[in-house]
Parts: sequence; structure tokens; C-alpha cells
Amino acid sequence: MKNKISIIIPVYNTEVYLENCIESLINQAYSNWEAILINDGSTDNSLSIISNYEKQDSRIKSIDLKVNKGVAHARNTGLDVATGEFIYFLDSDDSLDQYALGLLISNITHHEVIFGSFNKQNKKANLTLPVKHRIKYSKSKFRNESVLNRLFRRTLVDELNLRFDEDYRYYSDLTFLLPLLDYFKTVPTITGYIYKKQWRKDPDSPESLTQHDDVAKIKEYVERFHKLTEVYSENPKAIKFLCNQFVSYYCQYVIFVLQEQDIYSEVLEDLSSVVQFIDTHSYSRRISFFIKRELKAIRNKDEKKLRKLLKLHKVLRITSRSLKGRQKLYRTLYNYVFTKLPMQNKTIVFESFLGKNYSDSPKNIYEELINENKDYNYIWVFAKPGKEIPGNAKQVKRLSLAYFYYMARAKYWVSNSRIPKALKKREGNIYLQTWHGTPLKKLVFDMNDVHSANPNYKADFYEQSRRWDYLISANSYSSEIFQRAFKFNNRMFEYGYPRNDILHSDNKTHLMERFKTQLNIPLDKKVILYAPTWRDDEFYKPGQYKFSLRFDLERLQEELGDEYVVLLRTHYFIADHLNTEDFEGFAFNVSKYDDISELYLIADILITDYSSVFFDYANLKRPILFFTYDLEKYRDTLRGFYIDMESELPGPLVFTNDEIIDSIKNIDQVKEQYQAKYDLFYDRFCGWEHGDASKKISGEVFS
Ligand code: C2G
Repeated sequence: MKNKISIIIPVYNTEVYLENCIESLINQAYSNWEAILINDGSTDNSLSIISNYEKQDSRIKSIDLKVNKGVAHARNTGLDVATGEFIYFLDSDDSLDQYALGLLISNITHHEVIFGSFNKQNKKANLTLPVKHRIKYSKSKFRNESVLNRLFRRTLVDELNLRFDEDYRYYSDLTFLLPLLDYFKTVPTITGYIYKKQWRKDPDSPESLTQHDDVAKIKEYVERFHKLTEVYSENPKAIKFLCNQFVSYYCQYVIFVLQEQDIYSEVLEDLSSVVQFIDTHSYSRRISFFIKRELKAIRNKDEKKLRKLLKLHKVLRITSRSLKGRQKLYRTLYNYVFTKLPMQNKTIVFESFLGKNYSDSPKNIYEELINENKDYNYIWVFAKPGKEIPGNAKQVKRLSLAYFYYMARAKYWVSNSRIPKALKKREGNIYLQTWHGTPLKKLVFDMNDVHSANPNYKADFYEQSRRWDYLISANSYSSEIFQRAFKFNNRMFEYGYPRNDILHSDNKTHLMERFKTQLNIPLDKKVILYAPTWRDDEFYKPGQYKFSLRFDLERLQEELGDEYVVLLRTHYFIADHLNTEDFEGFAFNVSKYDDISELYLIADILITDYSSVFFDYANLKRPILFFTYDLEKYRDTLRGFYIDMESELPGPLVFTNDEIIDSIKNIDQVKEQYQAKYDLFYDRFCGWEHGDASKKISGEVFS
């Protein structure tokens, strides 16, 4: 077929993003393409990811360079084997929305090249392209010096012998583009987000650059600047373009490097040589008063003045940014003020389910510490502070100024879920991630395609979990999954869940009476606890999920009301409110009750679905029913499971209210029928639980 696009993708240690990149090609509306992935000596899983996809789709081709030779060589290698009439470059940590290639190829018409546009930094890429995409004929030739997201005719590439200068490790793109400068009057540009740049590289990603790299980068840029101004000395347009590009490079990169790293002595001479050149040549990029003075200080090699100017420039930038909103102000204060204050080595911040309640393993660890009278300052983070909790913890509102203050000062963070990725980890900080359940549902890097409301889910998660120093696992099954699915390689605590200590308490009977009384549940009634999970694809907006109750409470009350009461407990992501007014005394909505572990204790039977709650409840060796009315959808499309729901669960799958009623009426037979499976299940998932996880972890982390 004609009009084939050859997509050239150098790959170097981008396993975290690579699947997202390749999937975005497979999902292209325009199918006539070949993808040439050049593995540039990756030391992570990148090559095996490429090979897996190569087996699935004949349009995907791989070249393994064995050793790392840099992007220029990788792209040139791709060009040598490309067979398409068009050439397109894509970075392996980026991705395309599904109309990207179609839009470019259907609008290049008679042109030799067409430009796409990029998603803006930190903005969700616009997944539904504007129906009427506009073709804008750009006035200047190139606004940035990248080959990404441009569709080139192969004939043009060959005619001008466009290649990448392999002498350059960081800045070879311009050597491919500059010959085009004289070639075009205007270039068509597609608006609308079609190229999704992975703007934030996680701090650990192998290609993230260290200080040494920044010096090398600047030196290479300067060397290339002088070489190209030499080569194009007779071409005023090229000279003007190169001068403009240097000023952009200084404003978008060099300033930040110099403000964060003390490398003035290593790069000032080089930068000065460029400024001396551009001062004798014209360039059109508008520059501010500040930049003018900074460039002058660079030209004069006046390091002292330059330091002063950049320091002032930074304060102004931070101040102006923080005036754009309270959260930005708090984040700025966190990064530039609070984290500069001395760390409080005896302060621990606790948070459970994003501040939703006082519960889970953070609660048990906290109570262990106060019971042991360890002298720490305790901070609890709540969405709504003012809760009745034991001890003398200070309560702060999540994302308030106090929250950012204490998160910056505290040596310890104890969370069972996620802490905003904007809170960069401070030197000396110890982050204990307790997590919040033995996984049934596929997690993060074990998930094929993500249905989450957040399109950057995996990359964001990876960035956040790099901060974890410790992670708690309740069983060896979880340990193996967490290591792989979270890419977690720090210390795993394998003592069981602190939140399950109560399930092994010696005075369960007393506790059960206390909790039933608190909930006004008649002591002579048995309790059914219904605790379903959330559905990834049923959301109002990120974090606000829908839930429709499939119980027929009327029938359940008729059939079971003499002996049982029902506790309804939705997942903390669920925004919908379950109305139980018509079932006073039979159905109790306990969705807002803080600690589900206490509900386990009073429940004689648990009904759940795909929620991890049953791994914990099984510690009590009481019957469990799985109300899996949407099993096909949930297992096969939404998430996928780690265990086989049909064969490994310690209780029956039930799909209708009739089956629920029947199972409960015959619960002893059900127990007997599943006893063998239950015993196996208990050994495999509850074997580490002895009611002392909190104590062990307190001893290990909080000396
Ligand atoms: N939970 C709850 N009430 C529910 C469901 C869950 O209080 N009705 C709490 C339980 O402590 C449970 C935890 O939230 O263990 C996680 O809930 P899941 O339904 O398993 O869903 P999810 O939040 O996706 O966590 O490794 C565990 C996974 O990450 C699942």
C-alpha cells in the first residue's frame, strides 16, 4: 500500500513508558505504518517488551544495537531500513493519540513536510481531537529544534541526504533539520494535541541526567553552535535561527541548571563564547530585561553578577508562580521554604486512604507506638480533621498549608495509599508505605491497558513509588506481585498487615459487643457485611466512582430479617450514597465507618466481589460469598485478576439475590463444601498473620 509511514523509535531504558508508546501506535486510526524500534543497548526490560510486540504485530520491527551508541546513530540506523514513503520520529517514552498519523498524512497534501503539535506540559492530553482540526501555515520555519512529531516525505530525506550527526549525544536533531531552512517558505502545522510528550521523567529513569550530564550537555550545545555557525556562515537565515535557538535554550534550560547546580566555573567560558557571537549577529527572539542583563554578565564572564541576577530571577519566578493559586503557593513553600527548615526527626505523619478516615495499617501502627509510649510527635492527615482518635496527635487538613509544612518537616511518612507526587522526597525522609490490601486485581505494571480516569496512571504511579523506603506485605503472594507490579526494590516488611492484628486479638468477643453497640446493632442478630469494590470505568470524575446496589433489600429482609442484619459498606472511592431509610433495623449503611477491620469482627458472613477485603476477613475463618454479577466484564476487560475466581476462592460465586438467600440459609453446608479450599486459602494468604505485625514494624522503623 502507498503512503506508508515509517515510524523511527530509538529505545534506551524506557520500560516504564514503552508499552504505552507502542500501544498508542497499535491503536492508531491510520493503519498503514511500520514501527522501527532500535534498542540502543538498554539494560532494563525494554528489549523483551519490543520483542513481545514484534511477535504480535508484523508492522513492528526491532533492531538490537547491543551497545548504547546514542540517539543519532539509532535514528540513522532506522532511516537505513525504513521502507515507507514517509518518515516520522517518536520518542519511546512518549505516545500519540489515535488520530495523530491519520491527521498528518491526510493533510500533508503536496507539501514535503507537515508539523504536528504537542500536548502542553502537565495538561491531560486532549484525547478527543477537535472535530475541525485547523491547518495553520507557520510563519517561522521551525519553532523548536526537534524532529519529533513531523512527517517528512522520504524523497525529501534522500534528496537532501538528511541524517543525524553521530558526534552529538544530546543535540543531533538540528543537524537533520538545518538543511531544510532554505527549503521551505511556510510549513503546514496541525493544531490539537496529537503528540503526548512525557514531560516529567521520573527521577530514577535511567535517561534522567545527572549534574555531570548537564555540563556535558551545555558543552556539546556550545560546540555544535560554533560548528554549525561555521558551516552555515554564508547563510544569514541559518545564523539567525541558531542565535534564536540559543536564546531559547538559555531561557528554557541553562537558567534552571545554573539556579539548581553550581557549575558556573565549568560552563561560563563556553557560554560566553556564544553570547559574544550572537551579540554581533541579529536574532529576533524577544528577551526580557532580566535575560538581557544575564547574557551581558555571561559575555563578560562576570560570575558574581550572574549568580546574583539568577538568584533574583528565581525568587521572582517562584513568587509569580505561587500567586497563581493556593495549592501552587503551598507547593512552592514546600519546595523552597519548608523543606529548607531542619527536619524534625521525631515527627511522624500518618495518612489513610487519602485522608478519608482513621483506619487501616497506619492507624494500627500509630496505636502501637502510643501504647508503647514512644516519644514521637504525631500528625494525622484527614480530609475533615476533628476526629475522635486516641493519643495526642495533631490533626491537619489534607493539602492545607499545615499539611505541606508538616510533610516537609517530618522525618517519617506513613501512608496506605498515595502522597501527591509534587511532594519531592527530602534527604533523610523515611516513607513507610503500608499499602491497603492483598491484590486480587492486576496492579500498575501488570495491567495491560489502563481504564483509569488518569491517562498517565502508570508513569505517575512509578514516580510516586520511587519514594517508598519500606512496603508492607501480608503474604508471599503479595511480595512477589508488589516487587514486579510496583517495580519495588527497597525493603519489604513480611509480617502480615498491622490492620489485621485486631482479627487475632484475645478479646474479640468483648470488641464485637462494643462495636455492635456503637452501631446500634441488636446483639442477638447475626451480621452480614456487604463490602464491594469500585469499578474502574464507572466514574463521574477521577476519584469519584459510581455504584449501583444490586441487592434486593426487600427480599433479603423478608427471607433473612428474623436472623440477620445487613451492613452495606461501599469502597471509599464511591461517591454515590446508599439509601437504607426503608430498611430501618435491618440494613445499615456503614460506608462512612472508619475502620472496616472492626466491621469484619462483628460480621458472621462477608459478601464481597473483587475487593481485597476477603483476604483479610479470611483471618477469621468465617464464610465468604462472592457476589460477582459483572464477572466477565470486570475480569476480562477492566482489570484482570491474579487468581482464578472460579477455582481458588474460599467461597462460592453467587450471581443473583436468590443465590445469596439460598447460600445464607444453607451457610453451614456452604462452609463444609468449601472447608478444604478455605484451609488452603488461609495458609496461603493469612499464614503470616499472628496479631503482632504492628509491634514488629514499630520496632524495625521507629527505634
Ligand atoms: N475497603 C473498604 N470497604 C470496601 C472495599 C474496600 O474499606 N467496600 C478497603 C479495604 O481495606 C480494602 C481496601 O479498601 O482492603 C482496598 O479495597 P479494594 O476493594 O481491594 O480496591 P482497591 O482500592 O483497588 O485496592 O492491593 C489491593 C488493591 O490495590 C485493591
